[in-house]
Amino acid sequence: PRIASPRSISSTRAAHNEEAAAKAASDTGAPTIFDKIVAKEIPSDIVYEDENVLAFRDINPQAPVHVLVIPKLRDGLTTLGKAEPRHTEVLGQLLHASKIVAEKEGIVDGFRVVINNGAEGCQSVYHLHLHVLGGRQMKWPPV
Ligand code: TR5
Repeated sequence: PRIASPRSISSTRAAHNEEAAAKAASDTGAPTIFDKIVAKEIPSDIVYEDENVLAFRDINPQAPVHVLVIPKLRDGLTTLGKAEPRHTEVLGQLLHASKIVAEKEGIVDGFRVVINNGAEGCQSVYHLHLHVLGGRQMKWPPV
């Protein structure tokens, strides 16, 4: 049988993600799996936590370090596109927590923070989250 190279494994994973994004319930405001992760009804590998923010490892990592940073309270932020002036404080907290995660993970040579927004942005979970990726050379453009 043909053995998949690491490259094709990772592009298959990426294709799965696009599929998941295409199939994901659109932005209905329904609860997501991340509510259960915040409530600790589903276990996650937590990297950082404070009063407002939770950071845990992505179940399908796209880099040696791949951590999701989410607001504990979604408060309407299904997507970044739903941000309102009342959200600016938590948006800042999420970015600051991303920097703490990068520091804790030791990705000192560089890292990337990504927000996928909506179906065309490849978003599959409708609870705002920042992806913190690092531990390898990133590419640009991100395609
Ligand atoms: O595609 P977007 O930007 O919406 O990112 C959603 C991310 O959530 C993907 O990278 C998924 O791999 C990740 N994900 C999905 C689930 C999950 C998770 N990360 C950690 N733990 C998870 N559980 C328990 N369940 C998921 N469905």
